[in-house]
Amino acid sequence: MQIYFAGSISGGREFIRMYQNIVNHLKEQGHTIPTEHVAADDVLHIESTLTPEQIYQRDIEWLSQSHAMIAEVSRPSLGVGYEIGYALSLKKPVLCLVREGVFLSRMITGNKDSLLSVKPYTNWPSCRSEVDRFMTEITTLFPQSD
Ligand code: 6K6
Repeated sequence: MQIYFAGSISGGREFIRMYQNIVNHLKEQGHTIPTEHVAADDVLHIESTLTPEQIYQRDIEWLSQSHAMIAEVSRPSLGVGYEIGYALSLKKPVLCLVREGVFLSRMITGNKDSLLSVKPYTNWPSCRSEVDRFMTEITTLFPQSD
């Protein structure tokens, strides 16, 4: 399946190791992650040849083509919040993963859209379990996809 991974860039990179765990795990399962650069240590360098308009247009296109979104939301990020709202408007399933104890925006925790799940985690194994559970759930929605 194609999974759009979202994680904070300008909102702070403290949780980048978890972004890398999530992206690597999904890729190991054979999934395509168009936004895998979000988890790269040198994302600003990788993306430096693109204009803001090119990044926005490309990311919106990838999001529209993806089966679902997985967002790591432990850092407050305007871009990630925007992407979550956009994905829900396109009727995409969205999993938000948040480090236990982080104060999360009520615009996420208060949204009872059936396509949105918000799951706290304490460490990589508990985060991975939530990713695996979500992937199993959406497989029933897209049975023909690899
Ligand atoms: C190069 C120079 C300055 O910034 C860059 C590269 N910027 C971005 N490259 C790719 N994706 C981006 C970039 N900025 C935001 N995004 C998208 O928004 C990603 O898909 C992330 O999920 C999310 C991060 O938003 P912010 O608000 O934390 O930056």
